[in-house]
Amino acid sequence: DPVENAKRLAAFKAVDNHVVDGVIGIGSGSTVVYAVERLAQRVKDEGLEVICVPSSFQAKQLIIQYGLKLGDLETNPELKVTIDGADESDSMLTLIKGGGGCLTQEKILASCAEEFIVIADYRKASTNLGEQWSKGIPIEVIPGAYRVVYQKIEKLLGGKSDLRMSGSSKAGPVVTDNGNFILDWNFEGVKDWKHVENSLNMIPGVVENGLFVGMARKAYFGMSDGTVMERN
Ligand code: DER
Repeated sequence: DPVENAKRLAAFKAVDNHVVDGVIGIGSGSTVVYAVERLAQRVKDEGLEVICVPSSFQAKQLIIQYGLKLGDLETNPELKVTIDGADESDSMLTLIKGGGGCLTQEKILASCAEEFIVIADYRKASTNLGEQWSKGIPIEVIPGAYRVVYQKIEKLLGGKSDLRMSGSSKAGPVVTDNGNFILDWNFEGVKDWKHVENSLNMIPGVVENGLFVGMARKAYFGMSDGTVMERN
């Protein structure tokens, strides 16, 4: 499967280039699974000494499943590097994240690391946001406020938002690891993303949004031809 292979290539290259002894932030999603696989391999082969801090229940399960040392931000507040996936990146490494609903803790880990490194397959590498990712920008909201937040966003920035529903597995909306709801905001056009990121978080009821502006140090995109494209 070219997409899975591309994910693995990016993940392995990032772990090989950036992981040293210390505290590592582990992102969420399917690409980061390959990064944890590679990390566990290097611990076993090279005696690497790492403590892994998860960004979600999924990441925590992954760390435990691969027998890696589990840490948390209370005991390990300073991370050497955080490695995480993304839903889309523009040419300036502005990211949309949150497709997996874990954006809040992911952004915290990205902000606590000396280096925030992104790993993704070729479907995520765009020039402008929205070219390949069509599900909008995820916004974590306090459950009771989702409607008023939706209306404020529409008034302030235009565009409609959808409350993310969980589909067949559970009736009702998706509930995040933090007990909140997610709005997916269908933005229109290219914007001043730093301004948008700040504006969204100023709206009462918004917990966090999935725009990561100016946070990524580097991104590794696995390509369908077996190479890895790097963006700084
Ligand atoms: O939700 C997120 O931000 C995750 O990092 C996710 O979007 C990346 O998912 P993937 O690695 O399964 O494509």
